[in-house]
Amino acid sequence: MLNELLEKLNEISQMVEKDFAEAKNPADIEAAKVKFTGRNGSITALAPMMGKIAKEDKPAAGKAFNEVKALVAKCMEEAKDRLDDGTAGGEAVDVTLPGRKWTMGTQHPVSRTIDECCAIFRRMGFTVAAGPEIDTVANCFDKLNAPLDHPSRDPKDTFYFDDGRLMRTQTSTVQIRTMLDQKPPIRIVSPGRCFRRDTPDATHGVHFHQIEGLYVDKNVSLADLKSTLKAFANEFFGEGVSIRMRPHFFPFTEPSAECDFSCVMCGGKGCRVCKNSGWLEILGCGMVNPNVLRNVGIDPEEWQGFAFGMGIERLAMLKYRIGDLRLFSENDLRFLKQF
Ligand code: 2U9
Repeated sequence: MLNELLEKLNEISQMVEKDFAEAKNPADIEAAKVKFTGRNGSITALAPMMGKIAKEDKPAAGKAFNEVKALVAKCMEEAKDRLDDGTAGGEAVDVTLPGRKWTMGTQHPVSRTIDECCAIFRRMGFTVAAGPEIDTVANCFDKLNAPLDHPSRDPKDTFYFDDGRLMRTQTSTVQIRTMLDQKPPIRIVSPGRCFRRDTPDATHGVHFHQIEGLYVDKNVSLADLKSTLKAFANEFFGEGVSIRMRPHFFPFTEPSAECDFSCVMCGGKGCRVCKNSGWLEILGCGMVNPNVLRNVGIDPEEWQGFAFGMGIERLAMLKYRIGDLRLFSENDLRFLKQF
């Protein structure tokens, strides 16, 4: 009986070495382990023979069983090591192959435009200020001298929360917070995301980006405003660009103006983009309304200021010849990779 058991265990030992040596993946290793030592494994199936072995032969039989189980464990570890170092399945890993090329990402055109604008205004002495996208009616409308019936307050144009706060419709809230927080002179630009209940189309979106500027100091004049905007126009669009200011009305500035830049497409001769006017409306601006200064505790007899606001997407669309606002938020890499 002992000889019969030793013969069977010897046959199994040869199969153990063969099966684990041919294993090509972790599943093959697991299958070989189950085949030999599993509940219905070939080694497990021989265990009942121990009961029939003569007493004096039991130590030899037990030793033979332990040796073949140790062989299974050894071959299994060798097979796992072989898989881990990539020599499994015969194909060796060729470490001389070049690495997989991974493509660098690109900055989003909106972020790029915000950074360009901030760099220009920093060079003129402005500091970049930030603030919350959710703010109060007071900071977004009341302190900005917006009349109670001003259309921008209308819930059909602005996103309100149940507690009365809102998604800011312009980054002017940052200027208000800054003026409440520090004494003049103040020289800041505030870039950021704004929200309006608009129907998305080629030139309108539910959220858009804006950059506003505010300069409060002594003896600030409209000439300071115009020269600041001219310097920005030439830095952002190039030296040949001219600007003009047309009287307008905003509740938070007095006097107010719309500021046009000469058309960046045709240089002012007239084309489809500028509707043959030679001019492109770029921003709104004006001298800070004295009521706004009073609302934040600044004496308009002592301090004056100018302010302006422009849409980032509009700047980017003109500079980079982008035809549809929705391209900025569709995450189409064929568009984004061009920047
Ligand atoms: C304070 C006082 C005055 C910011 C200004 C505009 C004119 C303006 C729009 C341009 C396109 C917003 O992105 S847009 O839709 N902005 O026309 N903004 S003056 O005036 C301020 C800001 C803050 C305390």
